[in-house]
Amino acid sequence: MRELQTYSNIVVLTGAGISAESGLKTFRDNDGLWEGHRVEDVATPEAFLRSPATVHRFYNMRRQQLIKEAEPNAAHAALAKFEEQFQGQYLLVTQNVDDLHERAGSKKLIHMHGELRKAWCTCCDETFTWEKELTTETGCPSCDQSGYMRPNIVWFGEIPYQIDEIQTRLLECDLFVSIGTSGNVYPAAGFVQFARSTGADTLELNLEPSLGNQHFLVSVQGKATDLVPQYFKL
Ligand code: BV8
Repeated sequence: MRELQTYSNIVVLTGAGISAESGLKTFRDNDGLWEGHRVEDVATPEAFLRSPATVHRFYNMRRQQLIKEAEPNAAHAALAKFEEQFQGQYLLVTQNVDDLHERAGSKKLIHMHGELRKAWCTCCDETFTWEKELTTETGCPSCDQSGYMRPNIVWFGEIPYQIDEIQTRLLECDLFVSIGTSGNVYPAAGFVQFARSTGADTLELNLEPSLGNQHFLVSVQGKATDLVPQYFKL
């Protein structure tokens, strides 16, 4: 690994681990994410079809927790500051649906799995910033139809947002850094191999070695609020 400022094109991927110290549970905490529900049982289109009220409750609860309790932490802040100072090309891709990166000041940001504070009308295809509850009766502010509103979240089995742009940037970068992700979920878990295929250096900062740990040139274990400010300073 070289000094960070010697790279010209950096892509960073974050996962639930970067928001853990802001009090948001990760997906694979041993006590599970929500009342023992497997995420795949509440975060799929089939689950929404089968039991929309349960899925709405799952996201309403998380949205309120994000709004009322969670604040960006030192890792979010360090990435935002680095983005501002770094002279090269930079992109932050997050798997997280929280808005802690934006609130810390990140701008060059893609939410590949959607956003908890956004709602989507599947009737008129409009999306809206959304802070309130969503229910099966919620009316669309644009087309007025009821019963078509869902969280603007990419569920298992759905195609992540801006995946073509992300893959292009991965092939162009000379450094790929993965922070706070277990490497369980694809296509994000395969990004390191995309980046390596064109010779990028690859760095993993995580509490424990991820499932894809062997693909990284350098892998450092530790807490995001310790490691990210340490690595992302110019
Ligand atoms: C796709 C929104 C095709 C939901 C999320 C069978 C049927 C259908 C699909 C599949 C299948 N088998 C496999 C698949 C693909 C599937 C998949 O990967 N499944 C897994 C379970 C095997 N993927 C998909 O379906 C994706 N779509 O494949 O479409 C396609 C693809 C490309 C091009 C064309 C077509 C869509 C997946 C999106 C699912 N939605 N989020 C919601 O949030 O409610 S995923 C969800 O998991 C979150 O976004 C989360 O971020 C993400 C990944 O988890 P992590 O972020 O890694 O979190 P985790 O808890 O696992 O790990 C946290 C890590 O942090 C740990 O390692 C821990 O040690 C560390 N940590 C903890 N504390 C700290 C820390 N590190 C540092 N500091 C700390 N303090």
